[in-house]
Amino acid sequence: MRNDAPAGPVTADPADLRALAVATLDGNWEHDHTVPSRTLYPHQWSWDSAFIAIGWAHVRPARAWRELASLFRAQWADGRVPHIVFNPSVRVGAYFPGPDHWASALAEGAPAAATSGLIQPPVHALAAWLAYRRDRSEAARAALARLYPRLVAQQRYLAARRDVGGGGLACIVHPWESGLDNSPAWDAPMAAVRVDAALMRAYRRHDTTHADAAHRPTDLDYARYIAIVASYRALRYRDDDLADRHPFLVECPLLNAAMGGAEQALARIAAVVGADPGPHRDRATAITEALVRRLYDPTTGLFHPRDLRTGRLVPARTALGLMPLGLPDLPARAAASVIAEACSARFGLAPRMERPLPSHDRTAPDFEPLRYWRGPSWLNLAWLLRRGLRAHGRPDLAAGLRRSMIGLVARSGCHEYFHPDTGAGLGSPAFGWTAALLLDVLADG
Ligand code: 2M8
Repeated sequence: MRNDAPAGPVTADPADLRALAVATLDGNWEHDHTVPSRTLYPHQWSWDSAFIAIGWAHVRPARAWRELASLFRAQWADGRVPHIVFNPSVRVGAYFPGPDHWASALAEGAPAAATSGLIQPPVHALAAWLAYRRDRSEAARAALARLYPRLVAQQRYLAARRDVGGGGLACIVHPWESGLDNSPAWDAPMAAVRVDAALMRAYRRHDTTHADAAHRPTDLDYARYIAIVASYRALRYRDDDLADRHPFLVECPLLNAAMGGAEQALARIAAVVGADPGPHRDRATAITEALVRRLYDPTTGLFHPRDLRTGRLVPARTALGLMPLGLPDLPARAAASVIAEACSARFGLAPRMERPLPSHDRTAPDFEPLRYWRGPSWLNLAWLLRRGLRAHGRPDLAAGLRRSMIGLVARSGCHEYFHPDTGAGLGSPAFGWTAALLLDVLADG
């Protein structure tokens, strides 16, 4: 099956939903990885592959390991895991910005495959651990042992090269690194990026030929995205002196929560592969402490990104600010206030949810129900929050979120994102991580 046609309205039967999810993943499988979408994203994306591996582990475990192995084959010598690995057999021009734009071959320590120079949230150690929990075969243990040093190097890169603020957190150098590309969280730091609005006349976007332009980032966003890439690329993606020369440097709550979660997962993996879990546990504790110290705002009860160019927290209340709940050692006070915020009218979390979890505060004036990460509901955010709710003793809310996630796919299919009021499907109609994470929650009632 090739996944180009919109999925129809689906069914509430779990067996049918599972079959739809498996067909979606099968349709997106590409010899050693899974594309997020055949049309919009025809290459391999970093955090997509992690979420997708979690799904594969339920149905074709060998593919979970191949997915992670192919991604980490493209790891750079400095440990960074690139956010896109380009498939050389995909038509040049099928995605913008493509391999020529990134020119990774010119950078020191880049792999043989063409990649981007950016990263995404490090949810891979968690994915590897969850895949292993479902598949404890000898082959799985061997795959886990091969991945372990690479996962450790990924963390080392973040801690050693990206702690530009010096406070024990990693910063992102581009909104794409957060995974929530056009979140209102990035509006203030992005506004400071000087750009010539005519820049995009020199390029052709491809996303807007496959998706409604009103649902995607704007041309001005893209002009800034390209300007920030140009700044990083000009120094061959080196991280020295970022503070002096790079226009976008922000500590993101989701990326750092993922980094802390990765150390928790690595502690478990270490115990299986014969390594020492202790240093991972210590680093997990240190990251949680740094997150609370640097990104928690007791007046909003939420976590906020810190803009390193101004030193200030970004005031927008987005779903990013809920994500540190995934850390099991988050202090009870912070966990309680995040849960209270999640249950407020802004995010509408409840044991019986009336509407799906939005990606942005639905009471904010800049909430946009159709535009990508500025309001629509995404299954990966719900999945991450659900883990946090379970870790912090709220199975009632976790169950509400699970029902809401399943309800979205039952109504609309494996869409990329969903209308946060109606649940209508938006973006790609056959999206990898939606299918994969649905399989995970279906298996885990
Ligand atoms: C979106 O990001 C890419 C750029 O990396 C794009 O818009 O072209 C985001 O939703 C990101 O989180 C995701 O990993 C990627 C592929 O699904 O698409």
